Amino acid sequence: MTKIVVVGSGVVGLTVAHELLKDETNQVTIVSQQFPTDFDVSTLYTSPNAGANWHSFASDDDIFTQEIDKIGYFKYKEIIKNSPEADVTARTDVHYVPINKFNKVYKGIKKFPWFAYGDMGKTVNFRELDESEYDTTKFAYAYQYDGLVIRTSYYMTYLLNEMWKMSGSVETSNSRFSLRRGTIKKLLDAYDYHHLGKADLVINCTGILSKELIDLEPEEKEKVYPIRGIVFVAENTTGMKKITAVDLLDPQYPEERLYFMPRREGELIIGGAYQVNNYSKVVDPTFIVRLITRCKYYLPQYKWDNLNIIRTQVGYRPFRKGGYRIERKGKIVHCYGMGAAGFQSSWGCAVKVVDLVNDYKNKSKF
Ligand SMILES: Cc1cc2nc3c(=O)[nH]c(=O)nc-3n(C[C@H](O)[C@H](O)[C@H](O)COP(=O)(O)OP(=O)(O)OC[C@H]3O[C@@H](n4cnc5c(N)ncnc54)[C@H](O)[C@@H]3O)c2cc1C
Ligand SMILES: *[C@@H]1O[C@H](CO)[C@@H](O)[C@H](O)[C@H]1NC(C)=O
Ligand SMILES: *[C@@H]1O[C@H](CO)[C@@H](O)[C@H](O)[C@H]1NC(C)=O
Ligand SMILES: *[C@@H]1O[C@H](CO)[C@@H](O)[C@H](O)[C@H]1NC(C)=O
Ligand SMILES: CC(=O)N[C@H]1CO[C@H](CO)[C@@H](O)[C@@H]1O
Repeated sequence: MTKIVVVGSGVVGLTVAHELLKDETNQVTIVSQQFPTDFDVSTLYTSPNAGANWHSFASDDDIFTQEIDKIGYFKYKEIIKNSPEADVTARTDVHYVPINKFNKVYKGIKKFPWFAYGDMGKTVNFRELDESEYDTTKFAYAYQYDGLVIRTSYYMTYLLNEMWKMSGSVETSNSRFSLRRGTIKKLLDAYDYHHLGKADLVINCTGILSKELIDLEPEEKEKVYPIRGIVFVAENTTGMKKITAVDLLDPQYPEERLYFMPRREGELIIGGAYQVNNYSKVVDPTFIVRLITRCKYYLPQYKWDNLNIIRTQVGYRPFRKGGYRIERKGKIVHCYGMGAAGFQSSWGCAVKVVDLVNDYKNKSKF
């Protein structure tokens, strides 16, 4: 048996632990400061504060990330079909490009994501909208595909429940799975947190808080930085049914975004912000005013008056200069830096971690 400690209970740590537990020779403890079922989640715990949808950001030549996101798309589609309790819902995802962005940023050339083409284009039913389907005085072009929305904290609770099912839900002395609340000061201490003795391997899925670990390599610490996001959770009385993004360009507020995710239970996520290196918890009260003004201007077909906003969520997308780090260094496997894409990339990243763990097990003859 292989004893593995996963540090972190965000979507990345949970998905990695889930995939490791499928192998009956693995025994997994998740150690984490915070868990998805916590009532009061600090804003430095990113996953519960996300939207979340699938819209791969991989560039045309980034095959590595495309492959990771592709795995996620198929996995979520399977979950939608077989596990309604996971709270992942199929939704059309529509994307509008305003004329000013088209001219100033895209230089008058229509830009579509990598998944618009080939087999993936067919899989997601990608299509450019006809001019009759949008307001041509505001938008240069638009496209849509078969997307999905994840109710983040519920989905993460589902992952936990699946793990109890796989390992046996009653914690016995030889259960393959356990949760421990704790703050790891340095990753070397994490080996002592396994519920069955000294761990063989530690998986580092700590997200943005990793910067506080004592034993992280200084050059790695430099690379991790947050991009702050803000979303409002409103009662969906607008009539909106599709996941919707307006590819906003407001030169006066370059870090503001405009997107919507109608969740299954009648919540509407309204975003957003993209503020590099901002750790503030403060939400500027004039932000929502600008947001609603933009809603009314770009999407007047929906009802924006008297919108009931239930909650404001602030999160810090854990970015890393150089992109995702998924690699093994001795007895530590790193898996972090998923930035704005932790949900869509989680399944693909977990596949890579399992490969690294198996490679280690083969080499050390477990
Ligand atoms: C507003 C917003 C919208 C987003 N929308 C989307 C979207 O639509 N689609 C998408 O794919 N992604 C989206 N993201 C990005 C996504 O949320 C992140 O990429 C993802 O949540 C990162 O997950 P994580 O597991 O790496 O980190 P986290 O969720 O931050 O988890 C880190 C975990 O590690 C624990 N931890 C950290 N340090 C220690 C320590 N020393 N000891 C013990 N425990 C520790 C924490 O308690 C926590 O449990 C969005 C993000 C934001 C903020
Ligand atoms: C653990 O991961 C974080 C990023 O999540 C990274 O900054 C840090 O260097 C890693 N820790 C160690 C000890 O390598
Ligand atoms: C972070 O955002 C807040 C609120 O919008 C703003 O007041 C502050 O100036 C920003 N800080 C940085 C470092 O950008
Ligand atoms: C580990 O060894 C097994 C059996 O020899 C093999 O099937 C598998 O591909 C190996 N895995 C890795 C990741 O090397
Ligand atoms: C897509 C969606 O969830 N729409 C819902 C928006 O909210 C109203 C009122 O709660 C629901 O009736 C819709 O189904």
